[in-house]
Amino acid sequence: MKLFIAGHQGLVGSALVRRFAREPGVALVLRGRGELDLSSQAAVDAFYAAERPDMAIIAAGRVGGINANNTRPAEFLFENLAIAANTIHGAYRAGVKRLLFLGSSCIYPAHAPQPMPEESLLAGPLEPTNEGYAVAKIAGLKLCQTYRRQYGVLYHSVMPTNLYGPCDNYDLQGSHVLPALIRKYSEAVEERKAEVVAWGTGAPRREFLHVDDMADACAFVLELADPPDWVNVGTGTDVSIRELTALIAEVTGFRGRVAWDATKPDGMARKLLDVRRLTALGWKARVGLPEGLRATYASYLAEKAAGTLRTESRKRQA
Ligand code: GFB
Repeated sequence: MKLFIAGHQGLVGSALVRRFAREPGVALVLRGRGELDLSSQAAVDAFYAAERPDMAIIAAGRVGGINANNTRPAEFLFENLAIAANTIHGAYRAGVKRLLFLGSSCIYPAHAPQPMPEESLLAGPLEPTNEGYAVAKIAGLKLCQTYRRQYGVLYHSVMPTNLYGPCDNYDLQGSHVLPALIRKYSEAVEERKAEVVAWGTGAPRREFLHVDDMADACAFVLELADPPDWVNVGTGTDVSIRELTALIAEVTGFRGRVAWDATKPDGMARKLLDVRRLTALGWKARVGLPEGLRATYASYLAEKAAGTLRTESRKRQA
């Protein structure tokens, strides 16, 4: 079985490679950023025609934290829309039988009920700080749903909550909160600083899922004969950003104080997924946050020592 993993160099894609590399009978089809431009329809069509994979997982996209999303909405909308359209339509034209598209918990409305059920999709306006990214991910989800309905192909989606783990982006302007704080706290310890600056008020709540759990959830839904069109993937529990700073201070050994930069946005007040659908199907997350943070801090230090730490935003995290 030939499995194409789009975006295999990113946080999720590299976890998918680790997960599927141990699956017997699976041959991975991978293309780096320099080899295949997923925003080019002609390039993607030529790739599919040459490789003819049986299955595809679309984990590619331009990704980033609240600041990157908020300041570059056009790039987030256009690039993710192009990648979704090209990889899904191209797969259909090349006869790919099954495809899994990765969305995001930010597809749900800003004022969705918490925890957010799958049914809250399109029930209200989106959170303004990541509207571009969310619209592109909703389009990808809808492409899968409509292609499945009209053409009979088994294309479906998963909606992960905020992810973290090895191979994350540690660029302080573009990254998500968890890797940003690991780097800030770790550097503060090294430089013997008394203070770390975090963004916003610390009041927003976020749910964090280890990326190895995410890869396992993808493998699980790909085994389902009749999967839901989209299903939430999370842990079912959240913490405030203030609580997260305390956990990261503990893991990194930082004993100073945290200052809150109120000029930076908070984003959604809460973003907790309702995971009952996936739980009922038989999957649940295994890695708890304290354990996941310890492992991620260890990979941060190892990546830093090896010189592979991503500290600058790439044009696209594909
Ligand atoms: O992870 P994050 O950038 O994105 O920020 P979202 C989460 C919260 O952490 C916000 C606060 O309230 C930030 O203000 N925060 C505190 C920080 N200190 C920091 C810091 O040093 N860096 C960062 N980045 N945040 C993203 C979306 O939203 O989540 C994407 O923009 C995507 O579209 C992703 O859905 C999963 O959780 O707010």
